[in-house]
Amino acid sequence: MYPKKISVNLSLIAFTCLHFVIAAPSPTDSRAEQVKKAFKHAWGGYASYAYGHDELQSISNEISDSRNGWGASIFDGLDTMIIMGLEDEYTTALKHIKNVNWSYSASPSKTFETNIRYLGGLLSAYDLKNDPILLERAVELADKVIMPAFNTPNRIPAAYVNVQAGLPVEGNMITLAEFGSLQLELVRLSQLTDNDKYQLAGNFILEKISKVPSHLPGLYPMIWELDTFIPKDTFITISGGSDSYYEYLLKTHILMEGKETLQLDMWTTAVASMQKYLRSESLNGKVYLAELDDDFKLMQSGELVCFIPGNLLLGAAYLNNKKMREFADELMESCYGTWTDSPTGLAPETWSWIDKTQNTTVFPAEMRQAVLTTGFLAQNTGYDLRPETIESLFYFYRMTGNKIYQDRAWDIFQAIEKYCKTPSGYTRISDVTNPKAVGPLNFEESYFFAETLKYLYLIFTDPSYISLDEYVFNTEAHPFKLKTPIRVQAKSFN
Ligand code: DMJ
Repeated sequence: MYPKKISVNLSLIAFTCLHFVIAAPSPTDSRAEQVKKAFKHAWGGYASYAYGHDELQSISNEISDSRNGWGASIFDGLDTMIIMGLEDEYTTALKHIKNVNWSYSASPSKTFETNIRYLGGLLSAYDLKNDPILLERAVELADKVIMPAFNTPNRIPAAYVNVQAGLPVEGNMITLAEFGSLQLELVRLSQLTDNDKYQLAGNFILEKISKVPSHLPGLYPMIWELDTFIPKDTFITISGGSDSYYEYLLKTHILMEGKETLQLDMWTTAVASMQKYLRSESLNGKVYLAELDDDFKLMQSGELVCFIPGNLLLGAAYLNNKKMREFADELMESCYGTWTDSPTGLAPETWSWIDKTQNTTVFPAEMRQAVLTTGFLAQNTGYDLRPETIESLFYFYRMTGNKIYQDRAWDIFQAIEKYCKTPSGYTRISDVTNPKAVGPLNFEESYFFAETLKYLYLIFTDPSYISLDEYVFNTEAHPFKLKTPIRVQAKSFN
């Protein structure tokens, strides 16, 4: 626990917290250089056509402001620039960051997104570079935009904040991920400012969740009612809307130096239930995580779930748990299979399959045909430049030392280069099943800079660089420095 201190002298903290400034290595693997080149290509397009806006529409070269209009790509890309050693880009970005007005946004701030992208980006860049302005801006942002979300009768944060008024926006439905994945950023902010108010607010939510009964231990429905704080639905998923809640239980425990056991208990309980209730073996022998609605098992999953093999492996290494490692392995294989079994080498956004206990004859011909080939059927055929499988490959490479995971990441990178590249960046596409017409959709998400390119780069650099023994990554791939290192990375790499 950190002593309470309401007024903080930021320059003093910046000085006393000064640990070290990261220096980008000279990559020996030319694949890292290729990824860096991709970042520079995309950044060049964003800088030419959309600098200071949230995203670039990477075909029409128009701007987009879907995340408060504060320049989400800059905040998300900042630590990747530091990691890649892009000093000029970083210096220019810092000028923008100094001048953003947190008190104005054309539309309400989404608490979850502002937290993972803006606050997470600032804290991580501060951890890597120690520029005091980064922590100053993080504190202002948290106080003006994130903490006001907690001004609700039961101190459960609202999904949106009116930043002009500094007040939560009324609205009673909220997702598990929206209120359940603020902890990592708030804990790190408390550690860096020596002010425990952020961490207390975040961890209070977890205590509240732990008291809500769930008939499947550790698993909770996605939609909740804010004022009563009870689940409003019966739909259980590890995908979007719930995903980072589970991810953060383990990571917050690690960031807090293992001092709080509640998060770890909640995480191990949830993982045991994933194995028991959501694990599904397809007719082709692949293992996926299904979803549940009213206890009815739905054989559908998607790329968003593919962060879970990496998260499970992190927990397995941390706890030295063989069964968990095997679970992580089988999910890693099935996630990666959705890329290799796709004609473009890019995974679809979502897919379905037939469980080995199901009767195939009741399924449409298209689905039965899929059983004879890949074993899964793409539902949403888009690819949104997402990072999740790459993220898991990064964890697998760093924790097993097996270079096969580098090769897999390289194949994915090449498919992105082939099908998503535009003259000014990279774009989401609508059909990964049709190599002749992938349907470019004119949008480049800020997480492409934060996550996709960062994980790809780090897979090909020296494994001791941003080691998983020393950093924990937030859900937007922003690494936070651990006060106490852990031992999870492989001892040898071959
Ligand atoms: C990111 O914004 C975060 O990882 C979030 O938790 C869910 N996924 C997107 C990228 O796909």
